[in-house]
Amino acid sequence: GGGETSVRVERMFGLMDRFLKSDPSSLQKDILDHVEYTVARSRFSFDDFEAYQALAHSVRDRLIERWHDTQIHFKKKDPKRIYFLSLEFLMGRSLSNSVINLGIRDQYADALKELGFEFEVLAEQEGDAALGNGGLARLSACQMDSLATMDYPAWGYGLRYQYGLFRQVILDGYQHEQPDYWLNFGNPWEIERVHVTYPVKFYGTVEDENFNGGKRKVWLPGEMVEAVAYDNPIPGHGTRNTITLRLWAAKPSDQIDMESFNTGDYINAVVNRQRAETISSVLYPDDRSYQGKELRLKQQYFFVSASLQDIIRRFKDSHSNFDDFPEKVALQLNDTHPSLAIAEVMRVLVDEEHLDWNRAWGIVCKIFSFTTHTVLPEGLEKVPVDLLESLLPRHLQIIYDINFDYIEELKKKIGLDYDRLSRMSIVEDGAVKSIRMANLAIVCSHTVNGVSRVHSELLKTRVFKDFYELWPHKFDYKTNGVTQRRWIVVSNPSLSALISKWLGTEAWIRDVDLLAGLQEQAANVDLHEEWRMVRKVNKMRLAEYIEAMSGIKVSVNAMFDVQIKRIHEYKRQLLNILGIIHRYDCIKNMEKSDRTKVVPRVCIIGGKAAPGYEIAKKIIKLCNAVAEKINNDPDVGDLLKLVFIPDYNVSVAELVIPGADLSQHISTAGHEASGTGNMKFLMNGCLLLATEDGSTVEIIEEIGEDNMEFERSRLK
Ligand code: 8GP
Repeated sequence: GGGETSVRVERMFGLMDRFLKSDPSSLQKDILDHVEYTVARSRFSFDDFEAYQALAHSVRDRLIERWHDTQIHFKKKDPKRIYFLSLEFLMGRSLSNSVINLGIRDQYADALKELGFEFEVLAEQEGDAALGNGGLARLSACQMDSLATMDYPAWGYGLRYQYGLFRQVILDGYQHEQPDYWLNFGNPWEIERVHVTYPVKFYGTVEDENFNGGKRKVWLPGEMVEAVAYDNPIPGHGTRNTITLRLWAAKPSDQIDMESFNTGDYINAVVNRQRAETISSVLYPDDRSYQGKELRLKQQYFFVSASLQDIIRRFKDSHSNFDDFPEKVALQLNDTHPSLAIAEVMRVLVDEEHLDWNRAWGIVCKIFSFTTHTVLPEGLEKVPVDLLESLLPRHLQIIYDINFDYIEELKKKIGLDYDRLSRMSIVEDGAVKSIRMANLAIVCSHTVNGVSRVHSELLKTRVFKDFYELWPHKFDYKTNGVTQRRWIVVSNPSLSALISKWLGTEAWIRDVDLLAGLQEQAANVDLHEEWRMVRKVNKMRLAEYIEAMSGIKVSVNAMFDVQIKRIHEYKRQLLNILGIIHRYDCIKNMEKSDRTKVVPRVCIIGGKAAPGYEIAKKIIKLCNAVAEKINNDPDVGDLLKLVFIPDYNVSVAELVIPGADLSQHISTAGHEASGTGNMKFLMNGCLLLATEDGSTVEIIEEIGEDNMEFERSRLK
């Protein structure tokens, strides 16, 4: 009865504080409790790593509180939700970012000091979550932070890879790849949801079945695996809004294949089941080159299917009519990687919810938007029809049906221009018949998003010209951004303090435009002096790191000239290295007396090459060979050094960017869709050396021509 329930509820409330407290002694108690009961160490004897684990768990508790409140709030309000589907998220570390966003970093630092620990030292214990390759994946991470901060009811969906992006080890100047088994020491930032699981099906056949006097298609799958949710709470800054990054892991399913256990080969039956886990085991390390591998396609469908089951379940909790779906659901496709979602929504609506095709299609056309991150042709996904037919036979039929209707419509609009029709078709009839995922995404999305103005222009005038002419209203762009919370507040605390002091407010941490207020102080010499001190401290930090990593001693009085990003021909690390060779040559050939005029320079290059990208790997070798030569030439000394920083990742970037004087963004114009590193350097007060490409064009407009110098050497 009700009486009994209310006694129970009252008792439960009586037993817990409404919210965990954040005064120093409450924090200390929580940390020590976690040392004892979570990490299972004695509170009288635990090391820095164990202290980090306990600390992280106490932060996690506070995240969970807010996360619960956020869920309850949005469940009640039932707003339209944003679902961001991405195969990659480069989150890096979570500790500092979380406590800063929760507004309790200083409280934690004080609490730890009394216990004999330094917050910064413990923060260094955390490994990176590197579930992504480069720009696209870090952008996803920044977007999650901003969506949370701006109070959006947003969800990120992705894959919980057991092996993140490979670790780069340099041996004899060459890159070697080592596995990143990042979960070895546990992950306090995720919550395993053993009850949030969905079956995901593959292979099999499609049969016709009698239904309501007609026929309908039924997919009889041949394999089933289970998707288990792992939730990563993402706290906003200055708000209680804490959203979810839900990542799926593959587990063997209980519902199928029990037959094999009856054959007597028990051991092999178990081992076979275990194979299901390979689906989410490893991140593909290819930056922008489509491989056409079955496992990759399986990963894509696995994460799309689980996410959509979850999204549709949430919708059905409070709605019964799918015509309301577009009012409640927005699906953002991060590149073409999740574009099977289009066929999957059609399949669920038509085959499982029994909507008629046209009604389902009307819904699909209202819910998807598609962001593209590259113009490189090798990045465009083309799934071989054979592969799709075997793995997802029903989806292939659906894609064919979508294409049939679309081409019929197209013929009415553009006539029988067969060249154009074949270019625009979702199906490519080449030597290998394949599905053009970008075409599928464009046809079915209401918006096709570029990541900077020039990128969007290139999409409209070149890459997707035919589509732009047909549907100009679909094409839009949102120039990329980065979160100042991670790229100033977390990574450059001294600069952060300086900015707040001179602006007289911390409001810029939520509203980046307020940084413009610093302009009023542009000529203030006191500010200049403080700024220089901040830079100096950051350079010292970086110099220590360089020495620890490579044994190379660099002078903090030299100019730190940095290029950090994935190694790619179009990004032109080679041009940078040739420039360094030239500089070396000039110094060598100079009169000794002229050398005093040379600004000493430390050139820093960092980045990973895709394991199969031979030229990129040779560029790394070249860089290390040139470094070897220059750094060991006593004649040149501190005038020039070259350092290749190994295993570039998010936390290395957090260390390098605040210490850079000059950074290079010298892609061949027309190739860098946006670039986001440029923004991170810029907001740390670094000079950019850049080509007019991607978002640099817009940066030029923002900073104004007074703050730049043009070097135009274009061929007329
Ligand atoms: C990158 C672009 O190269 C970069 O210019 C842009 O700033 C960034 O996306 C965010 O929009 N593209 C990728 O990282 C990319 O295409 N990666 C895919 C293959 C994984």
